[in-house]
Amino acid sequence: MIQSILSINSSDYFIRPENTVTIEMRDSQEDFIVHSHNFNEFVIVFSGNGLHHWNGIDYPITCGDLFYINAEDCHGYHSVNNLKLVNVLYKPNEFLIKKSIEKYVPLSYQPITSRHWKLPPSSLSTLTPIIEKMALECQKPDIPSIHLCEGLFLQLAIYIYRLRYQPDQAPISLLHQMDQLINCLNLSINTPFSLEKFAQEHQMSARSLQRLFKSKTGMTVMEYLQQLRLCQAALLLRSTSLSISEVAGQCGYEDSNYFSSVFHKKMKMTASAYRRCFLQKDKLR
Ligand code: RM4
Ligand code: NI
Repeated sequence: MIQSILSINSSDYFIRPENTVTIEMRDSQEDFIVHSHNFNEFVIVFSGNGLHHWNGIDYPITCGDLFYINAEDCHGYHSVNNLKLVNVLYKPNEFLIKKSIEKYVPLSYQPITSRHWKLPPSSLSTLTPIIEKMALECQKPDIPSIHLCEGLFLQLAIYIYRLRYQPDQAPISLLHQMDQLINCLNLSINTPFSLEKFAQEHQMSARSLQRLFKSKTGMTVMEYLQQLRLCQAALLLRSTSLSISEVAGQCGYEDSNYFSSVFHKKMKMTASAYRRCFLQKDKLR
């Protein structure tokens, strides 16, 4: 089966071929079909939620998610809900300051695991002034503005480089309650999580945490955790031969019948049908 995907051209977004950086703000990113580009982009999620389909795998996304997308990658968004993000579009090979960007943004050949990061949600507002300056400069066609834009890109990339952490690791400093909660949820995919307990341990009120979380992400804490767990389960079903109850166990579900019913309800097919579907697809490849 030949899959035709949308291919996005730089001339639709960069004001001139000479421009190497441009910003696309998405105050409301709607569902967007799977596509590739002839430029790189990195995506910072500011708020809301959704699923980021990236090279065939769904990633649950919310505030603080950061993806470095290569030109040849295929990606799109679905099941979105008030998703706010910023796309930083760039052509790394055409940069004047080429040598230094390579240190701060992953190179194209780096594996997908080193191209998905998290930013502490409390740090996002510190990036906004640079992004806004870039958004203005990248609309100007003269060479000094193009270079200024590259300078701002480097600043942004370095700030991000300092702040970012891998989804399965703890960030260096957790400044805000929300940072701690998001981090704890990312580390609780395969272990039980209790908001009450978390709130007690961090001397916070569970109700106000829940309210804060909802306002930033558009989901309840448990909805987010369920999405993280189901996407992890889907990945294990298609990429390992673990039994369904082992998958359930590794995704924090002690009761595999309960896991099966949640999976069925959310993914609109049973776990074994899901697995079969991918076995078949892999055979066809
Ligand atoms: C779309 C979507 C795509 C991005 C373009 C520039 O809304 O976010 O991923 O490539 O904008
Ligand atoms: Ni894109």
